[in-house]
Amino acid sequence: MNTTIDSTTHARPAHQAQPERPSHWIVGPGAVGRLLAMHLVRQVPVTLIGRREPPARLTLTTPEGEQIPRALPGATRDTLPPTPPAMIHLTTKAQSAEAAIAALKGRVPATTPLVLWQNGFGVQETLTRSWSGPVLCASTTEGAFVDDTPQRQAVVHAGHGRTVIGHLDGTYPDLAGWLAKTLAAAGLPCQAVDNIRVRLWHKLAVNAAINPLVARFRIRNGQLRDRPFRPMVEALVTELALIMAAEGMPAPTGGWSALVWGVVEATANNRASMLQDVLAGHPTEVDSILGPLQAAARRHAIAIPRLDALWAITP
Ligand code: KPL
Repeated sequence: MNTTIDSTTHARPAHQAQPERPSHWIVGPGAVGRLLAMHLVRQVPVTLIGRREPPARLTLTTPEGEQIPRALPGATRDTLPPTPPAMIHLTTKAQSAEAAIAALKGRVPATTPLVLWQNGFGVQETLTRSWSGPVLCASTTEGAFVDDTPQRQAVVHAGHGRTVIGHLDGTYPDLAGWLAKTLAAAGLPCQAVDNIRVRLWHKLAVNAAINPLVARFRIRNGQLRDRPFRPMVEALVTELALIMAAEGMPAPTGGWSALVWGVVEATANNRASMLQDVLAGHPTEVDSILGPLQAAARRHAIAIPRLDALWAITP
């Protein structure tokens, strides 16, 4: 019998029937992991897991400027809690996701539900096929960044967004619905969807049009609206629209250009995740974002000179 969530129906988290409530493990204490932990901990037991011991106390700065300090149970892969989790949220960078899951294999029930929060599209397909339990994918427009000083460890919730959750094959709707409700109750608006693959590809297009450019020129998202960047974005959108059409991805209402400019507008003040990585000297997610797009373009014999050139110069 699965000790986490009933793997046959997923109608109800098993922890409701257990005296000791298994926690949500959040693996990857970066901006998204911290944001998730600081919200979820108000609703369910949470353990934040890192390669090194995560900070025991974090401060959340809300988009309205409020400072909320909270204690947060943390662990490393060597000090995992003895009670198996209800669910594991994987919030590492895309390039670290598979190694993080490999490190947990054999140490949690193989049927434990996974939720993947990575940008790009690659690890979602791989882990959905290789993990025995249900794998949900999340796509979020919540804006957040880590803001650590020697005095305090913090996550800044830079802008409100929305999250959608679902299984790549549209299965496990009850599990996705339950998680969406839990996240919404914790203050992160969320919806369970049956077309997460399309949502992830739409986000991929948005990330490809914004992230490498802002990382290359070290600018905030909103600066893309001005010259000389605006025509660069438009040229990328033209190539992206060709790839999406060839892949059979439905265009968003209003078209690709409107989708990208809508996100630029809504996140004008943000430093995109790829720029944050470049500024912190961390590896970027460029391969996970541009890689699947380039592979699709090659499959359909579509020339994408602008995306190719951007990939070549992005760290
Ligand atoms: O998802 C983002 C990111 O920073 O990775 C965008 C939408 C570009 C917002 O900054």
